[in-house]
Amino acid sequence: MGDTAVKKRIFSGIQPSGELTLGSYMGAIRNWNALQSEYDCVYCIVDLHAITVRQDPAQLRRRCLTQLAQYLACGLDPEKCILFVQSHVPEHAELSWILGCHTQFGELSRMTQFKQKSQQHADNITAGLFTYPVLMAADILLYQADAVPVGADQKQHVELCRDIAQRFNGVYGDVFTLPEPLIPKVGARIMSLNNPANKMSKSDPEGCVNLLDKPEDIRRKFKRAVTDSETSVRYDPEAKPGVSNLLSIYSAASGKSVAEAEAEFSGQGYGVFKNAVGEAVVELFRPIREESERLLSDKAYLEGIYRQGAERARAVAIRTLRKVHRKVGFLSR
Ligand code: ATP
Ligand code: LTN
Repeated sequence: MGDTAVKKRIFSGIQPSGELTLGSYMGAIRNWNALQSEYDCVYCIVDLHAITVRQDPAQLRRRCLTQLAQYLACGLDPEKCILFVQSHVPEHAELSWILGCHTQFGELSRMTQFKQKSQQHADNITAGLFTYPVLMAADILLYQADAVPVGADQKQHVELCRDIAQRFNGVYGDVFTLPEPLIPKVGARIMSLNNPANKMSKSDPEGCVNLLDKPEDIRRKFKRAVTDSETSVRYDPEAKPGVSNLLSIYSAASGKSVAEAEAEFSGQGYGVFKNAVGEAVVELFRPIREESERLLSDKAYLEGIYRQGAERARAVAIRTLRKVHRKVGFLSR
């Protein structure tokens, strides 16, 4: 990474709580990829976050490895960025405790994701689910990140992180860099193919396309995508949420603008349009799926990447945590 002192730092993470999806690809990973040459990037598999809802242990372990293989297959390069697993760097949990003592109960109660998740998991609303955004703030602040590339749904969490950092700096002097959310122009909020009023989410398998889906499954999901009773392919998220979502996906997958895509399908009908979007996504994901499968057959290589990643991440994290300990008044170890 060479001249790390002058490069701005980027941090982001995704939970290994399911498959990587078209949503997480468009909202986050695509951007991560684009940033890695110019910035000092740290990308994480946030397994501590994943256990805020119940996980099957064997599946969680497998998903962490599969997710790393997919990060690499998407083009993240361990020579250019740090790739690691959150639980391998204990400073995340430690800083999270300290930040939790500087976060208001009321602030956490207002988080939209907490409200949604506690409805989805009404029988298991844990303290961890409630304090999830504090751990996310610790992730970001440990690395003094300048920017955090995420989908639109995570903006509120990054803003809370800024508030916590600002408050902390106000009490103890300059400790943390204030991070900005980096939200893509196209693809910041991919909607479910089944129900375009909802965000595409891992928990809705038919409305959701996964990075590792087989081509025939991707084609089927797009064929069945909900549209509307008109026939015109036109971008209008209010009146035509299904078609507009498909246009955004097509635009992001093909590199054409939404206007170019509208022109391409004008007068063609929804059947042709949906097939073309499906095909564009099949081709986008084909090399990623093939490369992920190849990488997953080499566990020793993947282990080498995440071990080295944790070591490099830890060197940065320890420095910040030491400073925090000093500032809050802990005796040095
Ligand atoms: P859930 O299934 O609980 O909704 P999720 O997919 O939102 O999970 P993550 O996998 O942790 O949760 O999200 C990873 C990243 O992908 C985040 O930056 C998030 O903003 C982004 N992301 C997730 N879904 C979408 C989507 N539908 N559109 C755009 N970005 C998304
Ligand atoms: N909450 C995020 C995942 C996440 C994250 C982070 C994103 C955890 N820690 C730090 C950016 C920076 C989500 O996508 N659900």
